[in-house]
Amino acid sequence: MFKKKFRFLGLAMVLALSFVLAACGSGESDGGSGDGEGSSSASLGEQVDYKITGIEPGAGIMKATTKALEDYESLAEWELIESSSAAMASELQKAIEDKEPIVVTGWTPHWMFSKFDLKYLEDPKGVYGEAENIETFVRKGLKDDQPSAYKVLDQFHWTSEDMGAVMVDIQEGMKPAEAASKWVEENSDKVAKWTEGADKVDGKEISLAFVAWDSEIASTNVVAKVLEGIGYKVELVQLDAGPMFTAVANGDADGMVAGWLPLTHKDYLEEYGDKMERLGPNLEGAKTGLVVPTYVEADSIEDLK
Ligand code: PBE
Repeated sequence: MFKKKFRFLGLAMVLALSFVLAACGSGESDGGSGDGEGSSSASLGEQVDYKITGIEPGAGIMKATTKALEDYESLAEWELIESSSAAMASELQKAIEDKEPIVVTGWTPHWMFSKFDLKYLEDPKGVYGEAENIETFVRKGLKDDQPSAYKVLDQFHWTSEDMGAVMVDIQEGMKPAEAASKWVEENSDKVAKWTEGADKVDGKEISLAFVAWDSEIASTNVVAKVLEGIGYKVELVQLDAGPMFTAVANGDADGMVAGWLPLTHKDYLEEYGDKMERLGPNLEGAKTGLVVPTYVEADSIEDLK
């Protein structure tokens, strides 16, 4: 009995409250046009709700951005939103279509720089480091058990433009495996250098770990195609960043071509480096940082307010 009465009272209160809210709402919308004018002079921070659109939590760029939030006074009120690489890219695209400001965690090589007019915000404190390289790692023992695959992985080396071409094809709708085949066909001279001295095998199995970052989808699929070309049966294992390093360190995966160094994956290298074999850079001149469309009026992280 008692309960029922309380419920009724609760309902009455909710109804009363919603009338009050409705009244407030209409009051506010009267002044709405004034607000709209005001928003054009709102600070960048206000316009984006003090949010940086991030990617997957395990990414090095997320760690660097967390550090940027601590180190830059300009970012004192800002927060980093965890997301995924795909969701970040689609939010960026949406913002650009609407000519709205947005601040994202970005990196190069990435197709977004060929599709949109973007700029890195200067990083005077060097939180995102200097130029990065992308490095290849394999499990211990691969050299002895799978010398051909080891040789290809060791000799795999390309440029930002090469990777960019594959990324753009994927972004424009090609399946990653298709885009990789196309690149391999069109670049037989480069591929020949990677396979030089690697004997053909007959259906041996090999697994490559990767994270669903657009850059690594491109590189891993290309290396897989090349390994298939010399007779391997390749399994691609999609993981988060930490598990990707663990898998190679444990020997659950045979290798990966996705180690960003010296900074981005420094922590992972410290933790797993001596349990893997490091084969060196497969791409030089990569970069990470905070990225905005060129129409955003900020040139440096210090301009974010
Ligand atoms: N990335 C792309 C990764 C490495 C590759 C920059 C998003 C990261 O931040 O860990």
